Amino acid sequence: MIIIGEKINGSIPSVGKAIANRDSDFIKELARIQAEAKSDYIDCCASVQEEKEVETLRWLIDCIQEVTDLPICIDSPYPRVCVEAMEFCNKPGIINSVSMEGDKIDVIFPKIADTEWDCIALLCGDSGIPKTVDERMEIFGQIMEKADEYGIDPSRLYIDPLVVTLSTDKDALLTFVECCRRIKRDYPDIHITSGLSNISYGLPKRKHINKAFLVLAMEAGMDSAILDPTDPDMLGIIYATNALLKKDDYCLNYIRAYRAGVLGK
Ligand code: THG
Repeated sequence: MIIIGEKINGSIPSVGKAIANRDSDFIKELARIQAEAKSDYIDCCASVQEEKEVETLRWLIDCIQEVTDLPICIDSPYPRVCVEAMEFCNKPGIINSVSMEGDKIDVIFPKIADTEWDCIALLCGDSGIPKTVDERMEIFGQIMEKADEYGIDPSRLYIDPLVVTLSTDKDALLTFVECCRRIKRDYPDIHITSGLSNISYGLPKRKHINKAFLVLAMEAGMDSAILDPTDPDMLGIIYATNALLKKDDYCLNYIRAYRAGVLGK
């Protein structure tokens, strides 16, 4: 499981405040605890006005790189901002994200083609998140055509099939997992990722829904997630699910994680 630590995101009120006050100690601490909790990448989302975003990302990325060597996942809705922010990173990471909306993919794919950068691709286009599996898979086909055109190997792509809210759409999980199965059937080397929290919007005790979603999505082939790695239950569930899915011989990784103390008490 490839873990993208979600905590440096300006839409979280405490983080937004730290960004506004340029409180570098606060941001560095979030980077440090996520690195310690076994993240593979640190997501970095400024969540400020577009005009301020490049400068804010530069500051955030500098803070992160002062305390960890982990690669950055640049999280911005603006493709040109993503491209500029690549320059601030000491090593290749992940662009979060492209989709078939506007000219996003034609801005980002040529810039990463001859690099070691990976990229998250959302299965949506100009008319928002498609409702059906077939419509999302049509967008997936268009993304893979673009990847082929620009010479980007499927193993460099993280497909985000997109999670909608369960309380308003009872098919939210089923649509997601069916996309996962079809994508993995045709492209076994491609990665599948997602955020965990959209599924539980509007429901009490959201963590339960998020974790059940995580397990079912992993069974369908999701091999990455944007989540809070400092939650010991989250890591416990991931290690346990890997063992159950035959991805952990003799449960050695599960046992090691327990001994390392990352699964909590
Ligand atoms: N797909 C892609 N990128 C994404 C998302 C996605 N980026 C943003 C978002 N969704 C994922 N990131 C977050 C970051 C923080 C929270 C939710 C999603 C969040 N955090 C709370 C906190 O830290 O205080 C609570 C965490 C908790 O208790 O679980 O809400 O879907 N490609």
